[in-house]
Formats: sequence, structure tokens, C-alpha cells
Amino acid sequence: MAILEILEFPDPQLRTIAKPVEGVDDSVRQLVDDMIETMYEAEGVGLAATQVNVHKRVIVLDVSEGRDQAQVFINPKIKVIDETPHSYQEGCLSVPGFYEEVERPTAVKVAALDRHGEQFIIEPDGLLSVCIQHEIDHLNGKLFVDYISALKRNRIKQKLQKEKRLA
Ligand code: GNR
Ligand code: NI
Repeated sequence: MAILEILEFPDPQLRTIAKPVEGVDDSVRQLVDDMIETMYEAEGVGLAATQVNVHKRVIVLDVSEGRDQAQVFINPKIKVIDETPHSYQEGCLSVPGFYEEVERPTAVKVAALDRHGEQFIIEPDGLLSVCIQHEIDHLNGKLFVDYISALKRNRIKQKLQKEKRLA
């Protein structure tokens, strides 16, 4: 197991479109385990491979209270089943310290492969629905700050770049 480095906005690598996993083998399971460990260490509810600079379509999530129910989504496919906008205050490990309201479709259906390469389908609601949409955006090079005003986004960018310079 290993803790991986999480890229921060505006790192251009975060704009990479991840490639589908061709086969769920031990190297993919190793990545999954490292991502789960990294997610827990960073106290996030989810992590996309893009954020650790691996451009494969792999997501891990844990929305449980006990932080002991990690879920793995490989090659996730998403379908909107209720477009009604639902607003949630989002944060992101790649945009540390900033939180903004983002509207997304209320309900989605997701098909993905698990760590054994078996397909499963879920219809998440609540926080899980928000998080899965947020993570799939990462795999497509998209960040929650893309949904807010350019003014707010640029302020966040400046502040994070300033913190980097001081670090
Ligand atoms: O830890 C996280 N919390 C969160 C809160 C609201 C909406 C989305 C998220 S995901 C985020 C972890 C992360 O950056 N995943 O990509
Ligand atoms: Ni994120």
C-alpha cells in the first residue's frame, strides 16, 4: 500500500481524459488499494485516479460514517434518470479549502466494474449521487470549479497558486 500525491488545481494534468481499463488485473487492484489508502489519509469521501496523476477510469468512494465501506467503480457509465437540479456544497481534495454550491441532476444510474472485473449497477441518491457525478467529472478532466463563475474560479486559482509559492 502507498499514499499517493494528490494534484491540485490548476495543475493541467487534472484536465486529462482518463482511458478505460482494459482488464481488471493485480496492477489495477494495487492502484485501487493505494487510492483507498490515499482517500482515507486525506479524509475525502471519494478519489478519482486522475487526481493521483493516473489516467485510467478508476474511482473509489466511501460515504459511510465509519469510513469502512469503500466502493470501487472501474469504467463507470452514467445515465441521468432525473434531471431536476439538486444543489450541494461541494469540495474537492484537488481544490483544498474551497467549497461552493454546485447543481447536478438529482438521480443517476451507474454501471461499473468492481475490483474483480464483475459488472454491477446502482441507482445512488443523496451524497453518493453527488460524489459519483463529481468523480466521473474528474475522469473527464472536469472540476467542480468549472460550474461556478469565472470570477470565483480565478480567485481560487490565485489563492492556491500563492499557497504553492509559499510552500
Ligand atoms: O471529499 C470530498 N468531499 C465532497 C463533498 C461534496 C461533494 C463532493 C465531494 S468529493 C471530495 C473528494 C474529492 O475531491 N473527490 O474527487
Ligand atoms: Ni474532487
